[in-house]
Amino acid sequence: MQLPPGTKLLTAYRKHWAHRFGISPFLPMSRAEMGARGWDECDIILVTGDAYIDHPSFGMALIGRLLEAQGFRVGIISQPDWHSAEPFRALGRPKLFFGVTAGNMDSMVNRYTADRKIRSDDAYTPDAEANKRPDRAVTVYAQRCREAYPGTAVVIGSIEASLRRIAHYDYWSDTVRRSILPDSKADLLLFGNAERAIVELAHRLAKGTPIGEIRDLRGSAFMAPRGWLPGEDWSEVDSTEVDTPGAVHAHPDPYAPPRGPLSRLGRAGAPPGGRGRGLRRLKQKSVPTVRRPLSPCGNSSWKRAAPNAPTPPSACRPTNW
Ligand code: B12
Repeated sequence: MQLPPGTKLLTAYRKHWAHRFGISPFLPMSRAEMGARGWDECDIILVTGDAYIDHPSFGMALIGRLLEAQGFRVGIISQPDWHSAEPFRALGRPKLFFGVTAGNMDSMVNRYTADRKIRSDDAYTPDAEANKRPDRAVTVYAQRCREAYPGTAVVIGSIEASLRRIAHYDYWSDTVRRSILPDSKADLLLFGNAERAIVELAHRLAKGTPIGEIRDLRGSAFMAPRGWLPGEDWSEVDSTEVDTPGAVHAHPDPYAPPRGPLSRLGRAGAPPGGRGRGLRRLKQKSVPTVRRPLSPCGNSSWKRAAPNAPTPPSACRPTNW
């Protein structure tokens, strides 16, 4: 596979000095396990809503082992009791940052059925025990990390953070919720498959770059003051100009026979521009013209002008934080 120009190979980084401690049989989950490895601190602590299973289908294990391979000392806090900040102090203050994940699934998917009934078991907890994680785990964990060690960088990721990085419909509250960034108060959100972003981030932080200055990481989102732009070749566009609500077209019924007694149904379900009076009218009325890329959040959108430009940041208004 050919990588886009300018992409740094994960093997191209100079290893962090702590690589001399070697590979852990398991990533430490207690001070005693850290001590046994000869560590006095962790560089990075991953907080997860799942049990720690040292297998690559578990995001926190994959990310943890990847960072370890880069030479960092990585500890894991798994399914902490979120009712106080104390369990988040179990491994001490991380030298570089807390990495927070809800786990393999969004915590609301994990905790509730599609009927919004509470699940009686949890596939990612020993003995399938329920109630080992909070609702909206990324937000809760990130806030507790901040409370445990004020001033320490907090980075959020995983499917929960990724899908909630911009204003989004939340099925469980039946509302449109704002980005998870202001609620979690995280310094940075790394969305999607975060391998490249988190490795680059860890090395930059290890070199002493403050996290607030890291604004060009591909696949990252962060809160920015109004009017802030990543560079001169970027422009801000009001999202209300990007698209306009148009007619809602009925989906074509793939099972409707083209002729016969059900043919009227078939016409009603045909795509716009198809046969039938009603649809011709719809087509005339609907003008959903997309002129610009979609908005990263509710109130503005970003036009990518340069190749390899960073992914659009969360440009939501800096609310009260
Ligand atoms: C394999 C899989 C399954 C397998 C699980 C096998 C297993 N034992 O793990 C099976 C078939 C059992 C399954 C079942 C279900 N699944 Co499933 N599954 C997947 C799938 C295809 C891959 C998951 C995976 O292994 N990923 C690999 C890991 C390493 O990736 P990751 O966790 O995303 O981690 C990456 C990033 O999130 C990030 N990251 C992770 N941690 C961290 C931490 C930090 C700090 C940072 C910065 C970044 C970061 O970097 C990681 C590496 O790239 C995903 C879709 C997908 N492509 O992701 C759906 C998916 C996770 N499943 C989903 C669902 C809904 C379910 C079910 C609830 C379906 C159902 N109705 O029953 C069940 C749940 C079962 C249960 N009892 O809980 C949804 C979850 C939706 C959501 N919003 O949470 C997904 C996303 C599919 C979808 N698009 O709908 N699933």
